[in-house]
Amino acid sequence: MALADHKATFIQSALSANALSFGTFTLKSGRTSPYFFNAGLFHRASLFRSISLAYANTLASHTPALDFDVLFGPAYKGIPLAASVLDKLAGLDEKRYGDVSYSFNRKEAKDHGEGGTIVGAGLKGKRVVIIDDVITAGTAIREAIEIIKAQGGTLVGIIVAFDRQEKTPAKEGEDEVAPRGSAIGELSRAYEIPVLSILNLDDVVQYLKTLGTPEDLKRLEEYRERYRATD
Ligand code: OMP
Repeated sequence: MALADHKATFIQSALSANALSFGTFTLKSGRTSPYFFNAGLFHRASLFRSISLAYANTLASHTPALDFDVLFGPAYKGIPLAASVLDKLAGLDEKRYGDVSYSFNRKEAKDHGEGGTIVGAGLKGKRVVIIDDVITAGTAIREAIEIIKAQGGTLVGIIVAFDRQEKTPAKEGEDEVAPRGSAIGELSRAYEIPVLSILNLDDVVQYLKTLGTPEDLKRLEEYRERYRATD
């Protein structure tokens, strides 16, 4: 199946910014990956606008099912995303998104001035969507979920730019490459929420089949064979 045009365009933007690169990378989980997606490299205005708009369109395509009060961007990479995507959402539909707020956490609690760990909207009693860059094993997202729970918010959805579609890390005594589900699948089932992404590993493999080098395609297919989750 051919890759949708908006996904191919997004991959091209990511490649041009080196935000999607091929080589040898050690991940937070310890896995050695033949590719890396670095959303922090979307810092140039035109690229940042395009990634923000892609998030906003992905969220908007899931309404009205996904209704929320706050877009929460975990520190640090989620912070500019939450603010910018909220602005893009209001630009798409002011009536629908005009009252939605952004919010983010401080890594270190502030003990003077307004104090606290949350900047922007409070989360108590609010329906919250987490916006983040990448999900691999789900550790970063789980930390954000704990913050939302502690603040009294209700998690209703998660959106990331890139879903690596990887199986969860092996538990003690388990074979690393044995079939297992994904972090996204686990989170989605545990909280009964949608977990959305703009792009995933399958999209990149699909793209490489027509526009990549045979070497990159081979390495990504091997990696996918080893680490792709069952869901
Ligand atoms: P998990 O916490 O394992 O889900 O990994 C997500 C985090 O890994 C991201 O927030 C990034 O800090 C980092 N990461 C990337 O940014 N891009 C990748 O392609 C892979 C990773 C990673 O280390 O797994």
